[in-house]
This record gives sequence, C-alpha cells and structure tokens, in this order.
Amino acid sequence: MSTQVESMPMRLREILRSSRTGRAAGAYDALSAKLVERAGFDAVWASSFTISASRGLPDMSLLTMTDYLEATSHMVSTCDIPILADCDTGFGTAVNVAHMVRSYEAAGVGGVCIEDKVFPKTNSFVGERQMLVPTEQFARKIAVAKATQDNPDFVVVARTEALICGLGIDEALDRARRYAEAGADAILIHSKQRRADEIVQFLGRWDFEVPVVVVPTTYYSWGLDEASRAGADLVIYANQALRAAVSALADTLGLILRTGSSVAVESNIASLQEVFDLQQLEEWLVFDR
Ligand code: SPV
Ligand code: MG
Repeated sequence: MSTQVESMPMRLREILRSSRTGRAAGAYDALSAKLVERAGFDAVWASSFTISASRGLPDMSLLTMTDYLEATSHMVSTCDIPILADCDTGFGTAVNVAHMVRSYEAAGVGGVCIEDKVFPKTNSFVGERQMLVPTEQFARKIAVAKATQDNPDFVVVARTEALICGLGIDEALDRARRYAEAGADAILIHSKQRRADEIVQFLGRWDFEVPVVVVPTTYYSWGLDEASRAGADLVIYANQALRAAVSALADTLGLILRTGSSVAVESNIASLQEVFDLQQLEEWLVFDR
C-alpha cells in the first residue's frame, strides 16, 4: 500500500475547507516560521508587513517580488505546515501576477493572497488614502492567477480592502462575490476598526461557498470562538510575532546595558540548546560523523 503524502496546497485547501476555524500566524523569516509551526498553528502567513520590517523598511512596495520570495522560500524549507504567501497586489499587473504564481508555486507554498489595492501599495493601517483598482481589473488578476497555476490544489486568496478604504459592506460584498466568480479559492476581508462589527456583518451576509479569512489586528479582542461562530474559516494573527520580537529584543538589550551584564535576562531568554533544536543541529551533525 503506498502512502500518499499530501501536498502543501492540498493541506492549505483542507484548512480553509475544514469545519474547524483554522489559525495562521505571520512570520518574516525561517526561524519565526518555525516558531509558528512549533506553537501549533495550522499555517504560516508570509507577511509583507513583517518581512519588510525585518529589512528595516516600511510595507509600501519597496521590496520586490524577489525579496519576498526569498524570505518565503526560507520559510518553506524550514516548515512542515503550509505557507500562505502575502503577495500584496501581485507586484504589478496581471502579467506580474502570472509570473508571481509560477514563482511561488515552484517555491512550494500552499497558496498566495493578492489584494485589490493599486500598485504600489501602502500597508492597510497607514494613512487614509488607500486606493483600489476597479473590480473587473482585480477579478482579471484572480482569473489569470487561477489559469496560471499548475497544481489544481494551489490556493489563490482574493483580498478586498474595500472596508479599509471606507467603501462599506455592500461594496466589499460586491467585490468579494465578483472575485469568487473569477475563481478565488477564498476571500480575505480586512478591516482596521477596533471592533469586529463590520466583519461580523460581512460574514453574516456572505452567500458563497467560498471560505473567508479574517485578520483581527485592530479588533483583537474578538476571540477565535467568536470568529468561528461568525463563520470565519481562517484567522490570521499577522504581526504579533514580529511585535513580540521587537519588544523582547528591546527589553533584553536595554537591560543588559543598564545592569552591566546579562544576569538579569538569562532566565527569560532561550537557552543555547533551544536554539540548537530550532536549527536541527543534531540532524546536521550526523553528516559530520
Ligand atoms: C501583512 O501582514 O503584511 C498584511 C496584514 O498584509 S496587514 O499588515 O494588516 O495589512
Ligand atoms: Mg501585507
């Protein structure tokens, strides 16, 4: 009897289709992705915001597709859970989307997510002047992405920023429906409100079989159980890992300088052995024997 190993696209598809709400967390490099996996999340979100931040740059289409793909490929080679790659606008026109899908699929991700903002884009939480491309233009990007993929299970998520732009739930639903008709395997609905009300309304009115993904960054008090009851299929904790790293690094380094040694931090930082484990050192040492 042969054992069929499920592909990453198939596993991501199953997470989205499962009756249990999936949980993904944002990562920015191989190590953070590995920690997402070890914590027990179902999938990694290769986040444009946090990958940009890890390069000391803002999330405004400064990095190129090659930069994001390199960071994402490092995650793929370290992780045994599916990666959903945040591919911004698809890095340009529908032609760029086709190149992006070929490149990311070849790199081994489970799927990609593209959003209906104008290229170059800025992060959803920056400023008030976010601009969307016309609905049909983005629907065509989705259709091109689906026509380009090789593995039929490869996942293409369509993200609408209609709520981010203050265009209201009707516009968000119209866009999401059109993207689903164009072939999207899931819809990501984003919001920057402090409460989840507009997301709950969107989910309540969503009338397609296509799964819905949510990102509770600003409406963080909305828990997984509530998201599940409201009908969300995947919840992404997009940037908490990076923000935790920023705080932990700043606190640790500050304390070392203030106290003149690392005594005060030793019990709060990972041991060398924990880092060796993350590096899978033992497996590599075998080659050296
Ligand atoms: C990201 O993590 O890069 C995202 C989510 O796209 S957000 O930063 O909320 O736009
Ligand atoms: Mg992003």
